Amino acid sequence: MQTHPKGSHARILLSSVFGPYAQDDEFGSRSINPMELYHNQVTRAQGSFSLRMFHRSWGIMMIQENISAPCSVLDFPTREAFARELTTHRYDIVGISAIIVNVGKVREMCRMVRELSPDSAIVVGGHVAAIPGVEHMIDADHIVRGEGISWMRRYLGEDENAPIRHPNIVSGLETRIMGIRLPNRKGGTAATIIPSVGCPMGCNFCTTSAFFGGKGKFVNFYETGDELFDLMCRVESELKVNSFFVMDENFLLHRTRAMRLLERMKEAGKSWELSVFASANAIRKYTMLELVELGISWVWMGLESPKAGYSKLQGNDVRQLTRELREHGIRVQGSTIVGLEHHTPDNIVEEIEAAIAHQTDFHQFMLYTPVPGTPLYQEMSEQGRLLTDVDFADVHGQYKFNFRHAAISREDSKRFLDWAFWRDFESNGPSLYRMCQTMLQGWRRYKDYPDPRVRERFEREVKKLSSAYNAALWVMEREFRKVNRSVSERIHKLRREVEKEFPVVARLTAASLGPILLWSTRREEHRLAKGRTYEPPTFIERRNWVPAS
Ligand code: B12
Ligand code: SF4
Repeated sequence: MQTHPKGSHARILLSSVFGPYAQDDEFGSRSINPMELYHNQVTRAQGSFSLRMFHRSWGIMMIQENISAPCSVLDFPTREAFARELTTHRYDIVGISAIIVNVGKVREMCRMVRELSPDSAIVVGGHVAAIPGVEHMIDADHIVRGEGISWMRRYLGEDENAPIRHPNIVSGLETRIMGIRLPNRKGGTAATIIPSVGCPMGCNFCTTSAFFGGKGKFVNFYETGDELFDLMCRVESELKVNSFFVMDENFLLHRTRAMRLLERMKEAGKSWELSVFASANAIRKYTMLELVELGISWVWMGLESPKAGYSKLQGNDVRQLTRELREHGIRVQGSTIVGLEHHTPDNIVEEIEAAIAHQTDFHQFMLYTPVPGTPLYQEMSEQGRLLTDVDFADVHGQYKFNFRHAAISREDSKRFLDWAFWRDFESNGPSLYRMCQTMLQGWRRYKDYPDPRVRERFEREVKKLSSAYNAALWVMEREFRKVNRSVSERIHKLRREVEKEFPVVARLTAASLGPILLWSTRREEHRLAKGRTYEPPTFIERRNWVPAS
């Protein structure tokens, strides 16, 4: 690759794809595919109890922080905002970040750059680059597969091996639940930390693993527990947080790094909370006390199907593990794949029921999906099983199959997926209620724990449970009578237990805040029924900025 003639003096625009997102349009937006993590793929059947929030585009934030060229990040623009940015500033390089579903928007953005800023070089990166033949679908000068920081540094003639500087990232924005938008208080939301990209396990369907090198490979930004600790201290003091969303496919797999982090946390008396992704096998490398002392408060874990090549015993183990984690105050987000090769219309209901019986706090369901760039895609393509007329905008695992399944039709794939979400909600109740259950269990177990860091963490959590969350329980108990009476009774029981622990404050808040929350919940339900959707705000952030001469 040739470096850009202006090197580090080149003026760069890095943009995510344009919105609005939660609507059907010709560029590939889909109402089923809003720019929201939970409402898109986890709590989408939970109505007004769905957890709604946005997450920034961290890939381009990371690139911007790690180059010395003048650089703007434009996140969640409208088409008009993107056009305005191109015409009001003179950019030498326009970088567009996208995933596969958004290839139609990338095509349109490249067209706009050629028209409005014809001297700019166009660089496209992110998972969209994995589409075979993408260079014929979009008009770009460079298509970057894999890690983008080192690529951009090389392109600008900078040192690609310089240490990684981590931007300050607030993990979630504009959080909303039960019709109430939570205030954006400094330190009120976790900070995102990205220790690595990719995963060495190389599961055949896994797009993040494949994109960063596949089996045996991944890119580590922070190798040691010491480096991570120093980074977290800096972010703690700058963002005033004590809670971190650790965006690493493998955080607990690297035991040496995690245990060193724990040592440093203990020495410095850090009472941090960590939300992590981890497989059951990785979690089993730790005792519950190690996890709790490390501040693990939320894990996102794949749940094995009892018949997908795993022994029944192991399936039962994971159920036991989920129960244990929750008993220790660790919220569990399960992830289940619907439409595996062995699924049939006769066994799939039983399989989904088995997943739901794990009773996780949150549950993500995804269709088994061959995604371009993965070994599974290659395999399906060789077998001639890929459906060639499916728009890439619909290849994301939340709609219908993009391949011919041996036993389940495309239409039925959607029916089973939608049913899984509904069934989990109906039989386990709103995720907010389940989280309250986990919090109470954690508090009861650890409120007198000898390590003050641990006590402090559970005290912080339980403050919410004894106040606003108890009012929410009061509302959920009422509203759920219409859905499932026995779950409503379980919520009632939990509320009584919370009120036993905190007799004054819990009752007072339920009585005062409860009716307001009930009103806002019903208003939200009404709005959703009328088709209300939510969109993230547009961000523009400039670094090393000098106005164009
Ligand atoms: C945060 C996140 C989101 C956020 C929003 C992010 C955003 N603002 O766009 C939310 C929750 C809203 C979201 C939504 C969806 N997401 Co998402 N998301 C993620 C997640 C968890 C983290 C992304 C991240 O920041 N990673 C860390 C950064 C550093 O890595 P990165 O983004 O890949 O960037 C690196 C390189 O790709 C490259 N790069 C990126 N951009 C650019 C640009 C240039 C110019 C260059 C040179 C390089 C470059 O350099 C970066 C540094 O190395 C990933 C999973 C993952 N582990 O990455 C999934 C992931 C990206 N999402 C995915 C999917 C499928 C979706 C959804 C379709 C959900 C669904 N239905 O399944 C929706 C789509 C929403 C929409 N309308 O567009 C898939 C993408 C699959 C694919 N191959 O395209 C992923 C990989 C998850 C998965 N394993 O399936 N997502
Ligand atoms: S363990 Fe998870 S992140 Fe790693 S390759 Fe498998 S599915 Fe991907």
